[in-house]
Amino acid sequence: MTAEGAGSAPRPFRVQGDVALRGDYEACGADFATEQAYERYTPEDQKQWRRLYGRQFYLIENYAAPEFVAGVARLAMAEQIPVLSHVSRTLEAATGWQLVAVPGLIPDEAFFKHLASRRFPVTVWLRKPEEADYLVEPDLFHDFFGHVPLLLNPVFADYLRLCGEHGRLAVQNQAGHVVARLYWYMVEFGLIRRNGQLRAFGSGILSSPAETIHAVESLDPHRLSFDLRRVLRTDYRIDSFQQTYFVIQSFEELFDALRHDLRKLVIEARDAPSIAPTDLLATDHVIHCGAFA
Ligand code: HBI
Ligand code: FE
Repeated sequence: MTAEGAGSAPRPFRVQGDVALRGDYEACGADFATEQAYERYTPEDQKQWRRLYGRQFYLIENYAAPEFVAGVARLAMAEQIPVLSHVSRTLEAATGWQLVAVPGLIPDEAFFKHLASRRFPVTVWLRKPEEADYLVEPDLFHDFFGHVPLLLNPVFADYLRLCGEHGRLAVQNQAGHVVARLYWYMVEFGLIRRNGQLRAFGSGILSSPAETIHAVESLDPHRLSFDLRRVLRTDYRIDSFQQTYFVIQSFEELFDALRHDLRKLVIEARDAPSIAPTDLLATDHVIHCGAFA
């Protein structure tokens, strides 16, 4: 069968705004699942993986939530690019999750559907050395190093599944962007307070050395106590460090927040004016850097 004749799989998801996505979307199924094709990684890719891992590893001890650090240690990924099918077995035993290889960004609906079924989509390609510091698309390092460690934590793992379920529902109600904000602020860029210290658990933070330091130490961004309604209304930027971070006390707090009537809150947030990433509201509880001892 020729490529044109392949027919069954969806083909349109290749351009996001004006960013052309680089993954191979021809080779995946309707749910965007593909093969990791481990043999395609070159010795340079392996070397690049060890470099990316090494520079993040020494930061997380002081900047990441202890649950994240524990997950990184359990995954034993220092020496080589992980084999996704092997890691799936470990995850399955721990929290019932599996990894699915994908070509890169996939549409919200497909993404949320995977999460709702405890499948985490992991991009198969790795950034080049000249892109070590910044990427607009997720790659293997972001998806694996940033996301997989917390999938070993039972409370976070259940929370992420709930996010997926509410995301699916929201997409059907023209409110996918509302749950995408929750995902952004409380999966990609979340902070947690632990023994009087700020720690990061968001994968967008922890897969970037510069954002790790910015999120935890910079005096520039707002850090606000987690408030679900507020998060659901807050727009975000994908092209710079975050200007607002939300801080939780525990993963239980996050999970419990989603068990309430999130459907109603999502619709309310869809119909309310959005809040800009830089805005500060009179009702916000601001956490001041250095003042949380
Ligand atoms: N696809 N592969 C992948 N990884 C993501 O993090 C991702 C995605 N599609 C949509 C998406 N994230 C977000 O924009 C949310 O809307 C969930
Ligand atoms: Fe991510």
